[in-house]
Amino acid sequence: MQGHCARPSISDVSQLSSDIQPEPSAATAVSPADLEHFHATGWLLTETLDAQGLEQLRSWMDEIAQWPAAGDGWMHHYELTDEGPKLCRSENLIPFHEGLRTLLTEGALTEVASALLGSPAALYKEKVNYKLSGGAGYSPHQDAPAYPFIDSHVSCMVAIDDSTAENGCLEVVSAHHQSILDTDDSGCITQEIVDSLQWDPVEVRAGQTLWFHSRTPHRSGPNNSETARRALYPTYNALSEGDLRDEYYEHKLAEFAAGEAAEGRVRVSLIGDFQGRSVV
Ligand SMILES: O=C(O)CCC(=O)C(=O)O
Repeated sequence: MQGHCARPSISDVSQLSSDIQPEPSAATAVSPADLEHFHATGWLLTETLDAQGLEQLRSWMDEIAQWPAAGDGWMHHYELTDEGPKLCRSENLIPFHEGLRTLLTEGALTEVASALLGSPAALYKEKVNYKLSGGAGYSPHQDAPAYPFIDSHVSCMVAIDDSTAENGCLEVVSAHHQSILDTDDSGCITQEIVDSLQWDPVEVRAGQTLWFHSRTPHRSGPNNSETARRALYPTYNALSEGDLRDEYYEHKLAEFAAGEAAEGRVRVSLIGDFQGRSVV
């Protein structure tokens, strides 16, 4: 196990709430207006990390990015960019990082997830998408088809760097999280449906968090800037449906061992949403 310090300090306050509460209790982690916004649109932007918390998280991300490629269970994935191979994703991290485990399984993030799920939340999976300069984007998709065993999840993007239109911020479709849309062979939303939907870019400042339902359609472009667009993505499910994190990673490893990525692409997910080029 790697050694680590205290978790980042968190002051989780929704942009939609006018009452600034630096240390919210579980009951006040999100306001009724936030919940209404999330249920109506399928997404919600919150303020999560203060400057000190952000600095701490960035140092953890630097540490994790240095872990060896073949680890004890964590996974690093690499993509080919015009500048050569680069790290694009790390996942299955909390067994090996105490601080990150605390951040993702105790405190404000779990409280917000619980409020949005309407029931105590369990961490289902976690990943970092690095989207380094020149890194690829993600095809339009819903996460739900890539998340077996359970119907309802909520995920979030904790922005480690400012996420902008130039460096490939998420684009979401509001109020389309009720059903699973038709997919193509790669598990992404069919072009006909993509063309019929309204895609809104959501720029997220470092330290803010964009929450989204597992059926909220989303996509993102490549990073056309000179700097990284890193983001931490925990996904939660209702604990009443089980603690399924171990099963998720067992299943994912088995699927990866059995299957192949689409020609020329890196496989980072159980669906073919990532547009990154293979390094081999
Ligand atoms: O990080 C991004 O740009 C998009 C990530 C995403 O949609 C995913 O990992 O499923």
